[in-house]
Amino acid sequence: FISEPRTIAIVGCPFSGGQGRLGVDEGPIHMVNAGLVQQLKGLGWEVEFDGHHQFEDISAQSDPPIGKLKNPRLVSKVTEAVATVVGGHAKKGHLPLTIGGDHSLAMGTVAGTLSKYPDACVIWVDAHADINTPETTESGNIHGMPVAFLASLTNSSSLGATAVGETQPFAWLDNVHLPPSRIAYIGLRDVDAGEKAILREHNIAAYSMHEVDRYGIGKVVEMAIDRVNPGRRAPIHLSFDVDALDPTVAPSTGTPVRGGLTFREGHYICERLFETGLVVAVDLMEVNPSLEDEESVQQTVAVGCSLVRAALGETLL
Ligand code: 4U7
Ligand code: MN
Ligand code: MN
Ligand code: MN
Repeated sequence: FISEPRTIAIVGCPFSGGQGRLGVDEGPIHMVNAGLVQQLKGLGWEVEFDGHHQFEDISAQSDPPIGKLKNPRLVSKVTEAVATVVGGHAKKGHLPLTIGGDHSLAMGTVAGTLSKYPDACVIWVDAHADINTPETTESGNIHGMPVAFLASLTNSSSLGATAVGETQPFAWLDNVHLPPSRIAYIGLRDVDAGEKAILREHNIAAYSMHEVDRYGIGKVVEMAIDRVNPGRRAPIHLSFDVDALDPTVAPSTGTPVRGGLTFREGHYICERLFETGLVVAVDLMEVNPSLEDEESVQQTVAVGCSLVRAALGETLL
């Protein structure tokens, strides 16, 4: 039994270094400006928000690619700091709500959750599997790789050589191990060939849009929970990439893929997970207010806020 935290700690992460499009760092600022703090207070939570996280900057010049990986030192530093902040809130018994920012940040959020709840499982709602390794990635964008690092399918030594005396980026993650049996995906529809091989090899629970069509979202969520959390006792970390939703519902995001979750399917996942009473951390990632027109931005920011409310107890009746 997990005593439900009554305080939410919002961790705003204006960060875009895990991918190439500017603007995703503005996502958390827009969501907080849309009234998220008040909305969560309205659900009965204490809300702690001390401003957006300030990250140490590493210039592009001093952070050349390692192998195919772009901005490796910056992403490593930032996600390590996020792990410390999220882990700190969790250890105080608070529920960390991390607003991105790009999805590389989840290296930090999930590591933070595991530092307090070593048996936690992760429900990853996304159009993408984000499980590329430094070998399989084609883009070199680290927001497509966080799960591979968390699940120790790769480690810092497979990055390739860095300068003598330099700490290897992501070395801090080498002793973080999320077993592949404790990851379940919902919403997949754009999975790279190398990622498909990894999902198969490690028998990872993956419910794509095909399964959502076939079984319906209600059944899919139960199957996902049962696969990663058979006794329904382990803590759940929900990592929600807004691009899991159909682009007609959430247009302002960096890697939209058609054929996604409906507004209700996305919300249903959040509501049902909250109902389990097992949710200990929530991420809402990849809202990019610089993409598409103003109406699309407002729509995407609003849907991001309402997904968060659904995951934190907003009920329909
Ligand atoms: B997101 C991609 F190649 N797989 O690795 C990659 F399709 O956090 C996309 O889910 C990754 O938005 C998308 O670059 C990362 C690509
Ligand atoms: Mn993602
Ligand atoms: Mn995605
Ligand atoms: Mn690891």
